[in-house]
Amino acid sequence: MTAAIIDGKQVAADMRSELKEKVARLKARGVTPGLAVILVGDDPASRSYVTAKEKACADIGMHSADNRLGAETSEAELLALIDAYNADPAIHGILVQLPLPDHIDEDKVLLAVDPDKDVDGFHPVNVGRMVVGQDAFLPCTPHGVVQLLLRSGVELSGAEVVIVGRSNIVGKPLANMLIQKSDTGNATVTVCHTRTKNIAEHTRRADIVVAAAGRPNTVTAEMVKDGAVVIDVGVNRVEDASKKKGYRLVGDVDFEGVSKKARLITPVPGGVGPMTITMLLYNTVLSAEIAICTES
Ligand code: L34
Repeated sequence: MTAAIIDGKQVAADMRSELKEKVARLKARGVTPGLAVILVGDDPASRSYVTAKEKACADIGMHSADNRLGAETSEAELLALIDAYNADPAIHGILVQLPLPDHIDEDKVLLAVDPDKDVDGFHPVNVGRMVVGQDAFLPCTPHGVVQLLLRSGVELSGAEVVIVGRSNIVGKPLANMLIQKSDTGNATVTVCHTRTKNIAEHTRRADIVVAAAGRPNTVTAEMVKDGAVVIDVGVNRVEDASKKKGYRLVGDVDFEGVSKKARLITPVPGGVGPMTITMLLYNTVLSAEIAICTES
């Protein structure tokens, strides 16, 4: 079998044009959805993601407030900035790009964001609400994965899903979303990680494999069954002297090998990445809609 490509860029573009219409309707009611973007330090990958997020806001008519802080910024300064945005009615979402420098306590920072403006879905209140099936801001990358699957017509109900990776940003929340008793869940989920005895034994029986380990070639052809759906969450920069930038992007999946066996596969770039950004816009628009309702 040769896999068809799930075009994340296209799905993202479709969702962004739906969101653009919502933004126009909100603006007609006097509210422009606003996102505060906070980046601490100068990690080049983080810088490029944050720039892409701000551009995406502008493209659909949203407001964004750009904050690029030096690597030496203190935890207290960062917490004060978050507090100011918590109190700012023009801001409906606050994004603190991760990872943060080592001298800043990430848990403390995520707790400081008002859960009603936590458009990353990382505050423990939102994580808890998600786990018990209440309305919550869903974290952007796993929510993007679910949307890609649904919009590609992949049946989730009863599907065997194997996730490789147990991070707080992707593996853990994705597993939770997919086991929910709802149209966007109802799957049977296994989460593999660095202490799993035999990862291939699990992935080989999966209808859907999600690679989110942060390491190239984590999922190879002999690890997937014929006709599986393979979602690659990895974004790894590998040195490549033949490229202008000196590197190229690869996912966690051996794309060439796996695409000979899978039925559907996401590429890197152009798969999950654009959806992560789109779901951030989605959550911020949702937050602005909720703000209008609670105001009146
Ligand atoms: N707070 N921190 C917070 N929220 C997030 O949702 C993230 N994440 C992850 C890292 N830290 C975060 C992102 O934004 C990963 N991530 C992210 C966002 C966008 C892309 C990749 C990861 C993306 O756009 N990827 C493009 C290629 C980009 C490039 O050329 O460098 C793609 O097509 O995959």
